Amino acid sequence: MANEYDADQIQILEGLEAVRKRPGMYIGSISSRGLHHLVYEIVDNAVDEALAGYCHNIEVTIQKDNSITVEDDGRGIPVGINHKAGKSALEVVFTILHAGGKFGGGGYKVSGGLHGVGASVVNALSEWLDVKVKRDGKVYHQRYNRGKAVCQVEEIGTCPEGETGTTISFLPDKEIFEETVYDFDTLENRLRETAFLTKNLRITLTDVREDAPRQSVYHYEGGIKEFVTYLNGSSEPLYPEVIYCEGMKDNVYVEVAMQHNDGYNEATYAFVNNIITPEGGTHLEGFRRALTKTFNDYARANRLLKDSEDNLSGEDIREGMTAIVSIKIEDPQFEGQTKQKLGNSEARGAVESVVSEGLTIFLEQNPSVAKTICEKAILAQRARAAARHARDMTRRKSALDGLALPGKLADCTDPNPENCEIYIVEGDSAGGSAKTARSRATQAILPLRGKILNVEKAREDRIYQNAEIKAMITAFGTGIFDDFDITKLRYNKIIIMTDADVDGAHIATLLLTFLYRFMPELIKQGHVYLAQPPLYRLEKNKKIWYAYTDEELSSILDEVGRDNNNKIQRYKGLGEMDAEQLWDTTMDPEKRILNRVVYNEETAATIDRTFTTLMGDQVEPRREFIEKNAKYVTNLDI
Ligand code: TSJ
Repeated sequence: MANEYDADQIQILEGLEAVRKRPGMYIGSISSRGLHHLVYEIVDNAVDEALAGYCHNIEVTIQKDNSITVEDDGRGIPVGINHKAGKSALEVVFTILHAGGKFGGGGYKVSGGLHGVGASVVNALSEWLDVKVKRDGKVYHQRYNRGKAVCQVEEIGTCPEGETGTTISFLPDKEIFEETVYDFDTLENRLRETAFLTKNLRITLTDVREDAPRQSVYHYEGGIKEFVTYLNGSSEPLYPEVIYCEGMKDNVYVEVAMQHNDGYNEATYAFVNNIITPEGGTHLEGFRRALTKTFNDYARANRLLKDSEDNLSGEDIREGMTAIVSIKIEDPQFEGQTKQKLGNSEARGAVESVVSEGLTIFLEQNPSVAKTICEKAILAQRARAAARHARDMTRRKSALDGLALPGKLADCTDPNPENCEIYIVEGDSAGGSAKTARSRATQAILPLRGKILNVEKAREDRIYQNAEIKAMITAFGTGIFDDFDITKLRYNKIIIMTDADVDGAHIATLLLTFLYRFMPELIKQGHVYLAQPPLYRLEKNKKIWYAYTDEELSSILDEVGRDNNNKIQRYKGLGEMDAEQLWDTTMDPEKRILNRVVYNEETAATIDRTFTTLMGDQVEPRREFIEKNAKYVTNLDI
């Protein structure tokens, strides 16, 4: 018996040692992302208890030393001896890989799903982990160092009969993680999402690292209905109610909430057992099928769509729609390269039938909402036809007339595109200076006026009518979408030059979004750059310095001395520079700083998230987001 126990012990240590040797295999990465993953892993176990109906509150605290405490009011992890393992069930949870959900059985588990690797992995990757369980009027405790129990499960006190719960504290191991400082906003976004997806669960996040503690509470009685309202944010809903369907079929629990706004983008997020599935899968297919069929049936039956007219496409119906599809399933199967696509075929049928049924009833009971949505879809159908036509026209035009270059463009003269670059300049006055300053042979200038159209917020047919966009398409010469042909590119570098302030960053983001959506290859092949104008001009004893960052200004001042002879000008915009200064600081290929826009999954995700995102459609947080993430979009390339 003793021998067997020892053998088990050795196996366990080998298991957790494997986690410490290859942490990336278990939590994806040892960067900030992996660090935050530890919290989700622990919280998900408490969420499972909530889904089972026994837990209503989860409190997460970021402690001063960046250790994390998670406390729930569930039944408390069982502490009795697990006979198979020969030790406390509690210890099994923290020392055996994938032990989560081994007992209790049944129910839908968040943990153990796509990422759920179990509490033992968190334990293995923590300098210390401390557990307290309240059950049967008693308080139990155990502690671990780097996965190894430093004491038995011990009774350390009593608590009022009926008070139950689990409290876990852990300190991520500095030997393992590259980053060990928690970010409130990152945890907040994920915990908020979890609260939206779990009706009647209250999650509290508290940060006590600063003298003034920060606290947020996430509690949504309306669940995913409120999630949709939140995501729609400041955009105008087309009708007041959020459509909601719920039901159970083939052991799949289905919940869907949706609402249209007056925009043109679809934002549907699908979840399986509270885990987001960015690549969709069978549940999303079922949802789309139900939507398309139900609306077409309704539109025909109510003569909103005549017999002679084409069916509405799924895309038409989903224009401007925000939706959450959330299913709970006992044994989710994930497919695809990144294992992020749901494969269970019963999910397709379950979602399709629950949504068809629920939506049909809703439309019958809310004819004015039904009519509003159908009318929007019919408009979308017409706009799509117009856009196809406009796109054909752009194609034919460039084929027939060759180059009808835009009037505002000051083109360069060198016939070899390899040597050429085009500056897209915000504002006529900066455009004028740039035209004077440029090197005519190789530098073309295209000034853009006023606000740049946000292609995420306009229908495709309107995009083609926009003068700025038309000018860029013709100037670049490549065509767009399927017609895109990189060999026709007229400039080797496309350089976006905007003011070095928040508005400038916003305009640059709008331009990048246009390029990313219409000509992604330009970014992928590294042709797109952001110019970097200086922030400061320093004059002293007839000599001039330019500084591009605050740090640079400071180091120049250190060098020349901080005294009264310094004349410092802070540039508020490109317009404050004359042609010569603009050339010296931002356009002279010998001296300028260019930031190449890099395309990678991160960029793509950033751009997608910036506009279509789980942050909701609120302008202010969005702008903040752009500023914060500007660093992801570019890297330095002098
Ligand atoms: F991840 C974890 F294990 F560390 C953890 C588990 C962390 C946190 C914050 C909470 C939990 C947790 C586990 N909360 N509640 C539970 N519940 C159970 O483990 C449990 C309790 C009773 C029964 C039963 O059948 O009586 C079954 C289970 C799974």
